[in-house]
Amino acid sequence: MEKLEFKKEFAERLKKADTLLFFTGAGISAESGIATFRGKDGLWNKLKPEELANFNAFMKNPDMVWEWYQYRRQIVDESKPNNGHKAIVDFEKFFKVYISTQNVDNLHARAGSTKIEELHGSIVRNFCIDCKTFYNHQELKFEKKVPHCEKCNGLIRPDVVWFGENLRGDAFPNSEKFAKECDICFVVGTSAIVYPAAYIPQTAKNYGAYIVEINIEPTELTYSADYSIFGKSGEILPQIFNLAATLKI
Ligand code: BJW
Ligand code: ZN
Repeated sequence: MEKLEFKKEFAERLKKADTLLFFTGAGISAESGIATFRGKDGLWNKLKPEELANFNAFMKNPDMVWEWYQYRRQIVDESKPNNGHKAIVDFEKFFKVYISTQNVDNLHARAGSTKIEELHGSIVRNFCIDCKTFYNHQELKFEKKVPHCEKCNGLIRPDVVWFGENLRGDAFPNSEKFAKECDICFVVGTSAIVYPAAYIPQTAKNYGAYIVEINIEPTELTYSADYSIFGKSGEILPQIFNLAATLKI
């Protein structure tokens, strides 16, 4: 990729910034070989979310839903963090860095990032729908059919957030805190149409952050972003890090 010329206003904001929030979606992991949800090659283009990504679908056909998640876990296991995930780790050299991700693939943590909130959970964890005991993916790796809890015999499901479910734990309130605190909010590789997650960059903007979108194409957020950079995040984020390094030294 050719060297990018960044907007002067952005370079000025980056120079002054102390705290960065990266609000990420499936697009940041696309270059690691993990399919996005929407768009031409997206999962929802071939499969129906209503048959796979909600609790009723799981209760109706738990083996099918389980098999689909086992298939996706295998892809995630075989994938590696890409230059986009790695650049976000590098930013920690110069800034306080927060991540609020919609991704369930654990790649930010595997890259080495530290402050991460997973808004839609994680496919490397599972839990029993009755007694809520947690089981990690590695211990259930070879289960082809939905497993049952060893304590209460309840069905075990992936610890992801399906449509119609509330976001669990403190992931959303903590992400809101990040949004209120950050100086720049980078919105990376997300269509920004799934709520309540999509409120996070809106909150950041309302609290005065500069919003920088990085995506291969325009999205719902483009009109309200301060700066949209179109291209692959694995190519753009390292260039932004290089710019930050020259500004902060
Ligand atoms: C690149 C790139 C590269 C590519 N570089 N960029 C009507 C009925 C029922 C509910 C609703 C309704 N209307 C609204 C709702 C609420 C609903 C919602 O928002 N729906 C909208 C879609 C309409 N939300 C919910 O249901 C949420 N819960 C909730 O609201 O609770 C309250 C409630 C209670 C009771 C009843 C109703 C409400 C929960 C949402 C959970 C979302 N879950 C999923 C699945 C997770 C598990 C799994 O992985 O299987 O989360 S859906 C899916 O979408 C996944 C993602 O995290 C999420 C966001 O997608 P993302 O990351 O933006 O990916 P894409 O594919 O959309 O975009 C990728 C982008 O990358 C694109 O822009 C590309 O251009 C770009 N890209 N390559 C940079 N190399
Ligand atoms: Zn149980």
